[in-house]
Amino acid sequence: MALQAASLVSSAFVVPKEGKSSASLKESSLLGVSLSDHVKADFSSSALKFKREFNLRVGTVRAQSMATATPAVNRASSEGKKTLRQGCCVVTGASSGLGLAAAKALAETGKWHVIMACRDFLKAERAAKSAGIAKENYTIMHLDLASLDSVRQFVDTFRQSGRTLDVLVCNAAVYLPTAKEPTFTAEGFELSVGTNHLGHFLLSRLLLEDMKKSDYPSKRLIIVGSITGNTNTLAGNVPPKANLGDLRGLAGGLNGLNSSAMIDGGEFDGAKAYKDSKVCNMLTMQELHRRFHEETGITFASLYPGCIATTGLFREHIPLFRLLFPPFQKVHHQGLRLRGRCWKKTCSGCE
Ligand code: NDP
Ligand code: PMR
Repeated sequence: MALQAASLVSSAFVVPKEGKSSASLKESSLLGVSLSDHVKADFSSSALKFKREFNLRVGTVRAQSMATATPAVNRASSEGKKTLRQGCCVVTGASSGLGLAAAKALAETGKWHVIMACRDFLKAERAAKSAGIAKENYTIMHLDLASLDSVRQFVDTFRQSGRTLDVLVCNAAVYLPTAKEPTFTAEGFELSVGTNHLGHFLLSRLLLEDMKKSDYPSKRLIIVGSITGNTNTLAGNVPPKANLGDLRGLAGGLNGLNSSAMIDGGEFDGAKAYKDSKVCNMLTMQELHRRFHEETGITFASLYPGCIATTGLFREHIPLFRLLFPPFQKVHHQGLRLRGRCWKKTCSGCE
């Protein structure tokens, strides 16, 4: 269903023709980068705002990205010797939570230059500094996923930087479980689906052209999904359940005026809108993989990071939830582990 959604939405977007190639710039800025030039980021834990669990969660992202994305070996023609170039990875929503931890983990390897694609430049700069990310290993670029114009501008800015894109991590999201009325993106789409799905959909579609040019042996386009969108799991059966219905709300523009603000055309429900957006995220990756993997060599995948109850994602939830959810998740996972019922592959909350 979300696959149809993806094609419905894609027809509404104009994907501009490939920007002018800046290959020479790219190569000159990437060749000759020596790993020994990299200054390891400061691991000082006191500077970190997030807890130990974060780093463990991020291990998932790091493991996935690093396992396959070995830096390409280029031949520096002038010197006639092999050099390793840093990979370039865009992470959306890298100003907090999982995105910040992923940016830090990737940057610390010295093998990646991370483009932190964030809506609040100053917050991102402060976050990068307090996480101790070495400044030569990241660049902050403005991206507000709740505005398709901003997405297009981000892509232009990225192209002007002359970098080659090897990995894109679509991580940013909003969750508005207590909203009584829908709010909207700049173009008038319901905010959760507009930000989490439509913004990332356009970003992925545009940056696909850039990733095609990358010579990395393994290129990845990753989106952060969630178990709460999967109705074949216990977590996915906690009401309200994700359901895209026949997509009538999406087809009508998700604007809450002449159509519903919900994809399935139903009454607005902020928690359901988030879960619907995650279903779209996951199915979009499946469909992109089906359509473009063979042609481009890019691996498209979604991942579930486990439950990280202490991130900013729950900032709009009721105070009681924010108070009880972190200890509940911890005790719950530990209990399962003690009873030997921890599903290790999907549960990362009990380390
Ligand atoms: P956070 O709220 O800490 O991080 C979300 C990030 O998204 C923030 O950096 C935020 O920016 C950014 N963001 C929000 N709206 C926009 C926008 N319009 N444009 C650009 N960036 C935006 O939450 P998490 O780290 O927990 O969430 C990261 C991902 O993990 C999300 O996709 C979430 O759905 C997923 N996830 C999280 C789980 C959890 O248990 N925490 C479980 C399952 C999935 P700003 O800092 O400016 O607010
Ligand atoms: Mg859940 C036993 C499995 C399980 C898991 C893995 C999660 C993950 N949750 C589980 C069970 C339950 N939750 C149960 C039994 C309940 C009580 C009915 C419950 C409740 C609950 C609420 C109210 N859970 C929640 C909420 C949220 O507001 C969170 C949410 O749905 O955000 C979209 C949430 C979550 N539970 C999870 C995870 C990972 C979340 C955050 C999901 C996300 O960020 O995508």
